[in-house]
Amino acid sequence: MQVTPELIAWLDSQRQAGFGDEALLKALVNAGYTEAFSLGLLSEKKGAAVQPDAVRQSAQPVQTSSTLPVTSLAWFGQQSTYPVLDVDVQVLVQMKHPQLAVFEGLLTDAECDALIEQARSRLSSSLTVDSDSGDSVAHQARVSSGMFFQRGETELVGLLERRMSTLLGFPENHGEGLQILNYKPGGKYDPHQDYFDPAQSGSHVHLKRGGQRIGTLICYLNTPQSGGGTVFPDVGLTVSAVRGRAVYFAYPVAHVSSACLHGGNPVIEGEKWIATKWIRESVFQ
Ligand SMILES: O=C(O)CCC(=O)C(=O)O
Repeated sequence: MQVTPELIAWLDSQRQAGFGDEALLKALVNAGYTEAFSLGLLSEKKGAAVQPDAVRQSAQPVQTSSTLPVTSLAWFGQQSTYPVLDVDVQVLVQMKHPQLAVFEGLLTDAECDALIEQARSRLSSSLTVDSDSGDSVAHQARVSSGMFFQRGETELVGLLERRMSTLLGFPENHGEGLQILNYKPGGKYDPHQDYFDPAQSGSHVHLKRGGQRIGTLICYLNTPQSGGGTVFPDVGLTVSAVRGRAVYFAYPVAHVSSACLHGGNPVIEGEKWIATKWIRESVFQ
């Protein structure tokens, strides 16, 4: 393993952003560097000075082969289709920064419909996490209704979860329960980060349940007539909501430099249903 100029610049940018050695060690190990190498790097390169330009250019998370493929874009090679248990999944788009991919075929149309029906009677107004208290509160930034399944709660949910963990290479028990969301016309979710900001006191209660979130998989269960795409403002990308498609993005470092700011554009006509799986760095309970 080599200490490259990019790695040093990344390290410096993360330190400038306020991350301590413990968080950096975790991020390096998650990205595939050995603990011994990471510890050596952190002690050898304490506070290495880099020019602001160099920081800007390399403010992306470490890219390397990883034991947890969810944290690396090493997951997919040149093939456009991958067999995942009982389905073939197409990789429509891959991006390095943010670490993002768009898939098709992870869920069949019939499974999308069945998931909606299993969730429909259990919906309630969506809430957001209050950054100070950690409580779930109503907020005008998020207009939708939703519910959570327990992991493996129904046969279908269990099957979809096995496919998700196989596709992305994370242990199933690192996944939160699947969330189903329903947006009516005007429904939206303003751009936000999915990780829990370690600087906010309200994050601690959530971090206790499996550590930080490191990735999000959003599956579209229907196709709204108009609007409802998922927007990534940092990179000017919108993924259209189309039944059976899914967008995955990873943020191995809980920081804006992951470029994973995202939101649900307002639904203009029709409604929108999604299923979301958040992935934690350790077992979610
Ligand atoms: O509705 C969407 O497309 C995005 C949903 C979202 O950002 C979230 O649930 O965190």
